[in-house]
Amino acid sequence: MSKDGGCHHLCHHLLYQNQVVIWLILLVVAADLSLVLYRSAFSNNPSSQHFTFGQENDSSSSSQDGDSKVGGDLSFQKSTSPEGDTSAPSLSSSAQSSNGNRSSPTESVQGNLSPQVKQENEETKLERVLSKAATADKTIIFTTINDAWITPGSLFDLFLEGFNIGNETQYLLNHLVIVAMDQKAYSHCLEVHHHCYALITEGVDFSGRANYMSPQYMKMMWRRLDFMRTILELGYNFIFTDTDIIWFRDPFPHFYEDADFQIASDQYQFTSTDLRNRPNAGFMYVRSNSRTLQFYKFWCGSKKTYPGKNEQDVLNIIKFDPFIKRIGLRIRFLDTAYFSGFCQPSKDLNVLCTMHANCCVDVHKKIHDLRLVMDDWKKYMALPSNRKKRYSWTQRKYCV
Ligand SMILES: *[C@@H]1O[C@H](CO)[C@@H](O)[C@H](O)[C@H]1NC(C)=O
Ligand SMILES: *[C@@H]1O[C@H](CO)[C@@H](O)[C@H](O)[C@H]1NC(C)=O
Ligand SMILES: CC(=O)N[C@H]1CO[C@H](CO)[C@@H](O)[C@@H]1O
Repeated sequence: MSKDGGCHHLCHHLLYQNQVVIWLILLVVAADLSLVLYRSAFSNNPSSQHFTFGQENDSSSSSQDGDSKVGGDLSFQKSTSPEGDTSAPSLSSSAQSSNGNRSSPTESVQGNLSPQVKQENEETKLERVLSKAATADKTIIFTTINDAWITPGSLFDLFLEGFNIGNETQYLLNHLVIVAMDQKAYSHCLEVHHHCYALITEGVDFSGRANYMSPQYMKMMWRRLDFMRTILELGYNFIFTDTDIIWFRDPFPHFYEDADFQIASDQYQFTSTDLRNRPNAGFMYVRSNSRTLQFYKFWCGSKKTYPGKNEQDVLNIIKFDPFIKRIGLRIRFLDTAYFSGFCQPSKDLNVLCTMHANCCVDVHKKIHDLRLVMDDWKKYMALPSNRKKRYSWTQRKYCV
């Protein structure tokens, strides 16, 4: 533009000098600025990382509470910090922050949000817990607990202890997500475990002991099934395990490579693909893919078709439905030699993976007899290998 402008040579030269000065100043300012930004980025990063770990360690180490308030404050700080997780402001709190009192601030924040936003927040919370717990191939293990299951000496205590006495099962705890169905159970989880998620349903109190097949029990089972569907939708595979199952060995080597949906059996009477086997919905391994997504939608939807039945009984009916064949779902029933229960106990401790206190309704009976099983296991593990071969179970006392 200046080429065709009317300015004289001198005027042009002065202008040019001025421009150079301005450019120099700008350059210096820019350099300063980038330095400041660079340094702040690097001084902030470790702190935000530290925060995340701190939170995790909080939950495992915080024995009583007292500093619960700190946890809550921190999560708010985090959510407003510019380079924190961009995905979800304000939702970081209740899923992971330490314990006790954090839920009230979150809920008051969420109270103003639309149901849709709330649900998105829940999913982001869940996703965060899942991603921390998942194996490299995006698999998590999960169980559900509620207030009634966490008293000292409870099934939940036995369940956790199992991972420590099993053969090389301890690492599985890194992949175990405890899903708490009420606030108290959630707080308890944070005291004893790394990966906790609060599945709290608005307007429903799942804290009490729900008797087998009571309406409350049914509701819980169906809610749980719906939750499994959510996990699959988020792209995670899962092993679901009831809390009255003790894990003695790593189950992964015993799963089928070519199956979408693998489930334990009450009685394993036929081959693994034979639909006549009776499923036990207390233990299953499900891969996330289009077939299992369709299947879970169908299964959850069948609640209405068969009112008054729990999800396991409904499964036992719909397993024959042509729909399953149509979508090509590959189902396998797991052999009770490996995945056993009181209904049909494994005869061989040398191969057993899990023992389920099924076919036994009363909680105290379950606890008592699972203890016997665990004592047996400890004795078995202490034997020299040449004497392990012939070891068998002590007679159970209360569960048939
Ligand atoms: C949370 O704090 C409030 C007051 O700050 C208190 O009234 C409430 O009982 C606390 N809740 C829990 C679960 O500690
Ligand atoms: C425990 O696991 C190790 C490693 O997989 C194996 O060598 C050993 O035989 C197992 N012990 C029992 C009692 O299963
Ligand atoms: C940052 C930090 O302190 N991380 C620790 C959290 O706790 C685990 C064990 O519980 C340690 O291995 C981490 O180093």
